[in-house]
Amino acid sequence: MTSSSMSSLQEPRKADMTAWLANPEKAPRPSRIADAVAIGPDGKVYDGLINLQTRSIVSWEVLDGLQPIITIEELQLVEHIVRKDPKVIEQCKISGIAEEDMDKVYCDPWTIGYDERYGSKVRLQQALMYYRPNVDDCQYQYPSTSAPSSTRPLSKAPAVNYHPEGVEKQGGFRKDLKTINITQPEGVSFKMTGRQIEWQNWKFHIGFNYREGIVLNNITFNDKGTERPIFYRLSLVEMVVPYGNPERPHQRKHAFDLGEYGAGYMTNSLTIKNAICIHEEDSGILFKHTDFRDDSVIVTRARKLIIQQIFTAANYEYAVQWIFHQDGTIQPEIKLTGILNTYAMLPGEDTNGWGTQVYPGVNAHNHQHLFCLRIDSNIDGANNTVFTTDAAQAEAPVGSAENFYGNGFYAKRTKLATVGQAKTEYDGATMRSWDLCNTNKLHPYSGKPSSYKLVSREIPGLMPKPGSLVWKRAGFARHAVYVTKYQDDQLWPAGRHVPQTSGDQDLGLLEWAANNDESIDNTNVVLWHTFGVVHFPAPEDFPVMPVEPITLLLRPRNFFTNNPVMDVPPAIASPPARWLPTPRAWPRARRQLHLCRPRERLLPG
Ligand code: ABN
Ligand code: CU
Repeated sequence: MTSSSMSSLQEPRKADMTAWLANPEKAPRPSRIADAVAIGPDGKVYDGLINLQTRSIVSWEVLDGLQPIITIEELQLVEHIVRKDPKVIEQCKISGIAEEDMDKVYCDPWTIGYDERYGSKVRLQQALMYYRPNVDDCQYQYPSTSAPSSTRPLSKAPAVNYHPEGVEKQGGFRKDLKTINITQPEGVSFKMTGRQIEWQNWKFHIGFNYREGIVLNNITFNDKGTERPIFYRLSLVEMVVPYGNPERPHQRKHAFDLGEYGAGYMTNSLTIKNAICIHEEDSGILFKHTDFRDDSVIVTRARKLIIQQIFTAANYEYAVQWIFHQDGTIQPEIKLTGILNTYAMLPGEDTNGWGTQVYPGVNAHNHQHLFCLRIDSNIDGANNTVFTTDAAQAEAPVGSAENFYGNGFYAKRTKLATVGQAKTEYDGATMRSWDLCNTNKLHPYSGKPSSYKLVSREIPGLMPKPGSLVWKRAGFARHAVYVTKYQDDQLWPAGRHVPQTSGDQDLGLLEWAANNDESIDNTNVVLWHTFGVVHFPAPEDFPVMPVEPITLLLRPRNFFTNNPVMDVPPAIASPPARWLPTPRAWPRARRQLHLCRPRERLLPG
């Protein structure tokens, strides 16, 4: 056993933080408290808080039966231990690997889930075994059985690799791609002041920690001179990847990549230097309209700002993008790529529906990727209320006075007034969205509350059954949405220390959302949203997966007086003579403008 430790800053008490943000000159600066977890050489686990200003210990306790997040040092150690283990060497021999080839044996150390034989007092990892005949071969192509009960010989199929030499062997790189240059000759259009960024009316703080990776705070939008608060804090707070093969030992495969390994820790590079990349991209059309009568047209191009991190969870990669749009939309997007987790299979072996043969001898098991997004909303102030909006047919029947022709439909809004009512699911048929509203601020035209709506359409249910280990441990994934009343320190929905929890005790979100009767009407609400994919692997995912994106939108609704981006200079405005009476007064816009003549009419007549 080695000793290890991890530390980050404790999230400042929100009351102190908001007081300081409102009046940084007069209000005291919130204390900087280090939040530390340490494992001593004796295996004892300690949880502590240290005030960095006063250099004093605020609290320090020994934990019993809890296992903190796995560190990189521990991950690396496992492979060395496993390679030298006589039982592993023997097992490898049975699979056809000679003892002198043990340096070609690799293992991905995974958390164990929960094994009732050992409980949570002993710190455990499981080793998923692979072989690399050649150091440049993709190891996931040569999975080796990790349980003595189910030995299968190593695959003899030729290596299929995605590195340049491998691609050369398969015919080489395509030659029809021409260079595309994307340049910003005048520099970027965002401004960083310390960790605060300003871009196109947006202003927010970019933080980073070992567990969540990117954390965005104090997100505001300058609406014609008024800085309007939107979100206090946005981050991904957990994810779970349950695998769907019930045959031993695969039931153990369900990683909580944030709570058990840390999206910050696993970010490339692992030294967490330059872990975040910030850049702008052209985003196609922002808005456009052609008047069919005279072909006059305005096309305005959109720009987006992307705050990105990529983390590698052994075989898988996750690119997490926080995309900010000029129209007030925030788009969290996760791009899944990397390599499938694989297992050995015999020629002709029945996968029993739990997986797919993606290459000879390679069985990739069905699994899910479920992410939990935490939204601490602040729409025009801290007191917000959540509603669902569903497209609904008019209740009145066809032929009735109110709905004679039967075509009536409307946006059915349902207030989620209590924690119990807020435990909700997605409904694609009604295009359900969740609206974070400030009911104290009504729009002057629509009369509806100022709001941001969460649009999320990839929300599979948790596949492991109620009562199963994953269902118990990943309580946050039982519903698409939970809403709780803000409390300091309620951050980790699967619990503070996730590895080897049995799920027998409600931890994290299950604990915080236990009181179904608690009111969440017009208060500081936190919305927890689980979304993701069910992944049934296919040969196209092998040996490396083309990116699969999952996208969410947080869109302003009844928030702005009207379209907030009409002041973005158009790319095409035609005929300009009508619309740019004083072009010299608008030199920048003119430079970007294609001065077009109206097209010849295409329509007859
Ligand atoms: N996907 C599970 C995992 C993550 C990091 C390191 C090893 C395994
Ligand atoms: Cu997958």
